[in-house]
Amino acid sequence: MKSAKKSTAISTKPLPPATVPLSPRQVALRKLYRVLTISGIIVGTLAVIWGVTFGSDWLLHPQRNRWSLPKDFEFREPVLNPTTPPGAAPEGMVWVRGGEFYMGVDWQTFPGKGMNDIDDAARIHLVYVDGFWMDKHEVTNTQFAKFVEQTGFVTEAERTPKPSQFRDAAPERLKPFSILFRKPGPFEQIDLRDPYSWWQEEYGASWKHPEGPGSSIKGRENHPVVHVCFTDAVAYCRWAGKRLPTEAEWEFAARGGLNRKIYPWGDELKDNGKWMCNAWQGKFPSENTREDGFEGIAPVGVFQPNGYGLYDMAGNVWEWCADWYHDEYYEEIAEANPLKAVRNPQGPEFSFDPNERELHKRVQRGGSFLCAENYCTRYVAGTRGKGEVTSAANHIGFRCVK
Ligand SMILES: [Ca+2]
Ligand SMILES: [Ca+2]
Repeated sequence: MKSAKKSTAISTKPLPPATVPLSPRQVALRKLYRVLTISGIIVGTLAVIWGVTFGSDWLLHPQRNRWSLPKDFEFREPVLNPTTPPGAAPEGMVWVRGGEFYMGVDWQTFPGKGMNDIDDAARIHLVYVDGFWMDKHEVTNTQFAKFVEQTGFVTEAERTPKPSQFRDAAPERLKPFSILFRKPGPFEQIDLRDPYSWWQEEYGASWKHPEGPGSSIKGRENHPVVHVCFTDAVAYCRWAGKRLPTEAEWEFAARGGLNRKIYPWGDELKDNGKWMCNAWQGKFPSENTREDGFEGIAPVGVFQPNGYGLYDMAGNVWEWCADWYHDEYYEEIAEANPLKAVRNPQGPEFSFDPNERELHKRVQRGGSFLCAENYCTRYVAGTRGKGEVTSAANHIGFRCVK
C-alpha cells in the first residue's frame, strides 16, 4: 500500500494498460479466426469474379445451359437422300426424300421474341430419317367426313365423358364438349400466363360443329378438320392405310430441304411484307389485325407450299405426331449421340410434361392461326407443342404419312 502511493506521487505519466497473458486456447482461437476471415475474403472475391463472369449470363438466360452445345460440336452440311420417289405418288401425297437434318431450335438463330417456354426444343441435334410419303395438306373436313361416313366413327369430343375422366366434375357437366378459343374483349385485362382467359369448354363443339352447336362445316369443306384428339387422328390414319408422322419426320418435312432455317421458307418471317403462313397478327389474344387475310382457320393450300410441296407446315392448325411428349427428350437424345446422327427416332418411351405431370401427352407441331409474335411463335420450324391424347380444340388437326 505504501509503495503504491509513492509510485503515484512520482510518476505523472498514465499507466500502461495491464496486459493479461492469453491462454493457449485463446491464442489458437484467434489464429483460427484470422485464418477464417482471410479465407472468407478470398472465397468471397472469387465468388464475385465468377458471378460477374458466368453467373450474370446464367441469371439473365437461365435456359442457356440446356441450350449450349458441347465444346467440340461443329455444324456440318447434312446429307440428304436422293430425290427420286419409289413409285407413283399416292393421291394427295408428296415424296419427302429423307436424310439428315438439324432438329430443334438453334439458340444462335433463335428469334427470341414471344418465345415463351421453349426449353423443350433444346438442344439442336443431328437426325436422320428415311424417305416417306406425306399428305400435301392437313386432313380436311371433306376427307374426315368420308371416313366417318364409311366407318360410323364417333370422335372423342362427341362422346359423353366418363366420370373417371373428370373426377371432380358434377354429373350434369359430363356432356360431350370440346375446347374453343374465345377472343377476349378489347378492354379485358388478360394475363398471358393464364390460358383459361381465352379457352373455354363448349358443349356440343366437335368436328361437325367447329364453332359450337350452332355452327357447321358447310362452306368449310376445304378447311382442316379440328376438334380431333390424338386417338381420333390415329383411327383416321388406320382407315386411310396411313399413319401419323414421327416428330422427326414432321420436322424434316417442315424444313422443306433447307438447313437450319428459322421458318419452313427461310429466315425472314415475312416475304416482302407478305405473311407466309396463317398465324396471328396484332396483340394476342385480344387484337387480330388479319394481316395474313384470315382471322381464323384458312382453307388448306392457300399459302405458298414449302420446298417439298407441303402446305401449312407452319400455322393454320396444329398437327398431331406419333411421339410421346417428353420435355427433356431432345436433351437426352443429343447427350447420348453427340457426334453422329440419331436414326429414325421414335420419341421417348413415356410422356412427361413438368407442368401437367399426370397427363399423357403426344407431340403436336407447327403452331396454328392463334400463334402470335407476342405469345406462342410456334411457326418457328424447330419448336414443339403437346396435347393430352383425348383432348381436342378448334386449332388442332393432323396430316398423315405412309
Ligand atoms: Ca391469321
Ligand atoms: Ca399446320
